This record gives sequence, C-alpha cells and structure tokens, in this order.
Amino acid sequence: SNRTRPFITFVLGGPGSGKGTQCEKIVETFGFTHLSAGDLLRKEISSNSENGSTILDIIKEGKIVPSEITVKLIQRAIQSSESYKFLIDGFPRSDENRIAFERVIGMEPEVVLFFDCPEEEMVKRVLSRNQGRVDDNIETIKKRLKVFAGSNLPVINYYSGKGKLRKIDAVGTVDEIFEKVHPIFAAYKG
Ligand code: UP5
Ligand code: MG
Repeated sequence: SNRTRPFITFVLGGPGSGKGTQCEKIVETFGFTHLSAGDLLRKEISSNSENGSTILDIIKEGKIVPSEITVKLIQRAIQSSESYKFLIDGFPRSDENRIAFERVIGMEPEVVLFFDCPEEEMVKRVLSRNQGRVDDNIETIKKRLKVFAGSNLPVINYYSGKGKLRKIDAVGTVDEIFEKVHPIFAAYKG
C-alpha cells in the first residue's frame, strides 16, 4: 500500500515529569496515537505473558527492560494501528534502546520532546499519584531518578545534537505547560 510514512515523536522526561499527562492533551488536540512504553510493559505483566514476571522484577527496581522486549511491543502497537502519527512516551530510555528501535523499526523520530522538571517536583508528583503502581514508592523513585540521569540523559543529548530536541520547562500547571507544547505540533499541522 502507499500508506504515509509514520510521523514519530519520542516523549522523554524523568519519572513524574508529566509525559503521560501532556500526551493526552496532544492526542485531544492533534490526533496522535499515544503509545506509553511503560503502559505496554504493565499490560504484559497483567496479561500473564511469558515475560511478565521478568518485567515486573525490573520495574520494581526502576531498571530498564531489555530492548528486545520493549521494541517488540512498540512494533506490534504501531503495526496494529491505523494511525500514522505516534507519540512514543517514555522510550527510548538508553542509547541501547534507541539503537534497537532504529534497527528494528528502521525509522527515526521527527521530533523529541523533553519535559525538563526538577527532581523534587517529580518526586512530589509521583508520590501523590496514588494509582497503585509498584514503582511509586520513595525507594524505587530514587532508583528511577538515577537511571534517568545515567541512561536517558545521553539519549536526550544525542537528539539535541541532531537538532530534534524540543526542551520544555515542565514546571507550572498542566495548561501552562501545554501552551509551550502546542506550537511545536501546530508547526507540523497540514
Ligand atoms: N501531574 C502531571 N502534570 C502536572 C503538573 N503540571 N502539575 C502538577 N501535577 C502534575 O504525571 C505524574 C503525576 O503528576 C500524575 O499524578 C499527574 O496527574 C501529575 P504523569 O503525566 O503520569 O508523568 P509521567 O512523566 O508520565 O510519569 P511516569 O511515572 O509515568 O514516568 P516514568 O518514566 O517513571 O514511568 P513509565 O511508565 O514510563 O516507566 C515505568 C518503568 O517501566 C520504568 O521505570 C522502567 O522500569 C520501565 N520501562 C522500561 O524499562 N522501558 C521503557 O521503554 C519504558 C518503561
Ligand atoms: Mg507515564
């Protein structure tokens, strides 16, 4: 078929920086399909798939699930969707994730959003979320912050070097932050 080449946006930022919240707003306004890598992994756990217990152990430790598992889930979600505009939320979390995506999917993102948020604000948001996530406790949050700084910041720097990074100050109300996100996508509307 002559289906349009997918438009891929990676949505990055630390734990609780507001990735999922802003993705919902982008979906409402610009009609993207939202693929949260964390949600796809949590769905694998709750569906008792063969990798479920491995994934659960890794998420409890705030570590990064092997690329082959995550990329396969993202690939399946892209392929089974009718959409051609995707927000990939919380991925890639490491250079290894990024390279595996490029190899398997054979594409690069058009845009990479980075929600830049101070650690104490992220901790406050995650601890007050109350959705029963196994990783929303202070011990695991500390580990998630370390993994973010050690493994995800290099990915952010990589896309900055390629001129694809759009860094957004993620402090303020949800609507104030979306006001900064809006023009990025309005520029592509056509
Ligand atoms: N909130 C949002 N915006 C706010 C604002 N402006 N002011 C005040 N409050 C605000 O927001 C967090 C909370 O803050 C919510 O209660 C919200 O209402 C409020 P949310 O939008 O959920 O933030 P988000 O950045 O999405 O936070 P999340 O906790 O989902 O980020 P993580 O990156 O930690 O979690 P994710 O689900 O992506 O990954 C979880 C784990 O899965 C990882 O630690 C890892 O172990 C594993 N994983 C992988 O291994 N590989 C992957 O590719 C992806 C995940
Ligand atoms: Mg999220």
